[in-house]
Amino acid sequence: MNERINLSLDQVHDLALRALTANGMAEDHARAIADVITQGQRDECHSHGLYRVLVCVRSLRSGKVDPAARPTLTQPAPSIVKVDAHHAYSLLALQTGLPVLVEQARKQGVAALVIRNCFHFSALWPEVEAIAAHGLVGMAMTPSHAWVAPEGGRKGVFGTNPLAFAWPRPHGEPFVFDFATSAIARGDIELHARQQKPIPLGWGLDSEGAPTTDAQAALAGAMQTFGGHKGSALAAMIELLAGALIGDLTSEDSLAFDAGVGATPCHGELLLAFDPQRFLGDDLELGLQRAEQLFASITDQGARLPSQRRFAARQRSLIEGVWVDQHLLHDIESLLS
Ligand code: NDP
Ligand code: PYC
Repeated sequence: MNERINLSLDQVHDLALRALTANGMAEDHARAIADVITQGQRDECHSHGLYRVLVCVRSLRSGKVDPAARPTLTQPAPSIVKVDAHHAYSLLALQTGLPVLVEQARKQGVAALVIRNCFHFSALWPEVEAIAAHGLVGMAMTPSHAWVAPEGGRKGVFGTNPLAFAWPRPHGEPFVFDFATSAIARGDIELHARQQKPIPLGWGLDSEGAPTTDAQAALAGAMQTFGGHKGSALAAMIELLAGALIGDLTSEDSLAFDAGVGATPCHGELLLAFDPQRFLGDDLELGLQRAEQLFASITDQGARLPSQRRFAARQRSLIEGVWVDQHLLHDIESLLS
């Protein structure tokens, strides 16, 4: 029986922070990562919660990641904010660039934040939620490793390439979606493999290119896109916008750079912010009301908005804490010594 242990959010944060700093990560990087891991566990996004401590520590121990590099910011055009992570994790670079992205979106109406040379493991919803918290519309996308076969193919070309979007609402939580352009995040297949559980058809192909329900076989073979050719096209767009356009690695390049180590993927990220005030001017209220009407038309018929599951989990976790697989907890605790 796989037991689960109840932890407070402070305990989750403390465990993540200690595991990272015990393995040589600088305190500010470790805090930025522990913050996001705690948010993932809180919102019951298990593939991007405490599980990622294992992946981050493996990456640190591989020597690929710079555990302490300071991000540097440049602005090649007023609306383009560029932060170089210098081969550290991405989250401190995001913290460095976010205030300038917000400032420029307010000035120009639209602005882009380009993060370069970063190891990137995290869910994107915390990032677009952080943009929406400033009353701006946010988008974010990033490649990963070439694990995903294009529709009709059988070998990995694309990363799991998540795309996230947030729309700020006058009251309550923003409208947010965040999904991999593969059928499922790779982390979820890894969790199925850890728990020796089968995966549904449609998630992956084995090394011969045949559909499989074996998680290990799909990890060794190729993942599938979500929505067939449509996910394939979106994944390609992300390779182009958050790879080629920003002068950083594609998922194929990133996998080659990894050279079989199995570290967190290293590449870039693109975030966009749009200021509704600048787009709409005197029509701001009208635009926001139109959005609210759209959301009501969805929920009034019993359909749910994306992120509703997460927001409900968030409320629950703030009161009850979170439940963590004891094997995972044991594996993380073993990284402390
Ligand atoms: P899911 O398929 O679990 O969810 C995708 C989105 O769809 C979520 O916003 C989810 O909201 C929403 N959703 C799910 N079911 C419904 C429904 N019935 N009606 C309306 N909306 C729904 O996510 P993925 O497996 O695709 O991705 C998981 C995470 O992995 C993402 O956070 C992503 O950023 C991360 N990731 C990160 C990568 C990286 O390189 N850094 C690479 C790949 C993935 P809800 O959460 O409320 O269910
Ligand atoms: O779960 O696909 C994934 C993933 C890749 C990089 C970080 N998460």
